[in-house]
Amino acid sequence: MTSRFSSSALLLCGLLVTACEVPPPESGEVAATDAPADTVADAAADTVPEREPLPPDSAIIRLDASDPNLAVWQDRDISGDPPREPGPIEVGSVLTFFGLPIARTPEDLVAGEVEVAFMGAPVDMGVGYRGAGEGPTALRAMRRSVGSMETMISWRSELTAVDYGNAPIDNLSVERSMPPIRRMVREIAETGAIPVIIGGDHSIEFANVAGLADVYGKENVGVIHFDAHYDAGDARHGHLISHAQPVRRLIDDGHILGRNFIQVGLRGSWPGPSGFEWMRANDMRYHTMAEIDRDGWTNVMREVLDQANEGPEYLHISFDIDVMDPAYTSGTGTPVPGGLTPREVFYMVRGLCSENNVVGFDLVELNPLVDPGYTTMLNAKKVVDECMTGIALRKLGLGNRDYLSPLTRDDGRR
Ligand SMILES: [Mn+2]
Repeated sequence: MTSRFSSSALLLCGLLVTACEVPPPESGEVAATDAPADTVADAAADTVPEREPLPPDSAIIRLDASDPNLAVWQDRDISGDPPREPGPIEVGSVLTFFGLPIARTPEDLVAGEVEVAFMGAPVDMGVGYRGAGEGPTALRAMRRSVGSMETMISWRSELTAVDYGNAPIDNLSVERSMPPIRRMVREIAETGAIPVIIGGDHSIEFANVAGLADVYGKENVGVIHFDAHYDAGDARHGHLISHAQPVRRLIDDGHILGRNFIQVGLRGSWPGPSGFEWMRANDMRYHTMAEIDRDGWTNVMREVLDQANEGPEYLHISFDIDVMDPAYTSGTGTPVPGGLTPREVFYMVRGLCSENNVVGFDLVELNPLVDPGYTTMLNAKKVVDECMTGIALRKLGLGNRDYLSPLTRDDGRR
């Protein structure tokens, strides 16, 4: 390994730009998108070709396709696991999402008749700075209690659910992190289980929904996107995926139809007119906070629930925690004042997940590094909990938005 680095100053140039005679990049941008993300490098070091020097005025530093570690991060190598029968594995006090058993392979999901598989997708760099990637770890560290007195349903008792681990990501490249997340979502969905993906920043919505469309068909998957932002931005400094662009990628690249997409909670300074015109041109539906302020939450919420029921056969919910007001969710990368309250959100998410054939759910943009008091984590955990409760209600034949336990509806004297 050392020999190939020392064989030529040009080789070093490709790895460490400061060691080169190349002038600083004009735009300051460093992109790493040249190599296809599915490529597995040839590990034979003795066949490493001489590397092309970068043009002296190049602003882009390409990937080294000959690096034997080019794709090593994509492995979920289970070859070292002890032999065992397929199925979920109880891991006792080891931290998992909601204290669930783990599963390692699709065979585990099938053998265990798993209905819900949680996975982490710890992508950081779609926001542009560190924090969102810690979301899965922080949620695994939350207390394990589930359910609440509204329904008296403990979804963990009603559903077979597992923690499927984290998707492998390249923490230096959002672009290269998309294919392995998409493959893992597809792997879960192909068994019939519901992937619940904990981010990570919102770039992962692209991989999540594309993976579901791979399995269920692009005409057949609808998306409810809860967010302060519309996340359908066009190219940013040449980048086509970040936490501001997953919706644009899904629709422009044909993974999903615009008419099957509903946005809820938009507010603040972005987008401007062209963004709204783009949504209209693509037949998307959107419900801004301005509409909610005018018509009242209850009316808009009922309309969204009705629209979801009229949509395609399968539904994915993409929940950006910043749809809630920063008073409740300061632990996020791009907070915008004037958002929804937890009580508005919990009821609606439970209703959506109980009334629809939910085949995927993601919760994104948690940043526990800026979450004093764990307020954001408490609310985030509850959002997931409410969706799981909704899915359990549907399984039990109790699925409707207004379901309450007879014990909690009132004191029985009315
Ligand atoms: Mn978002």
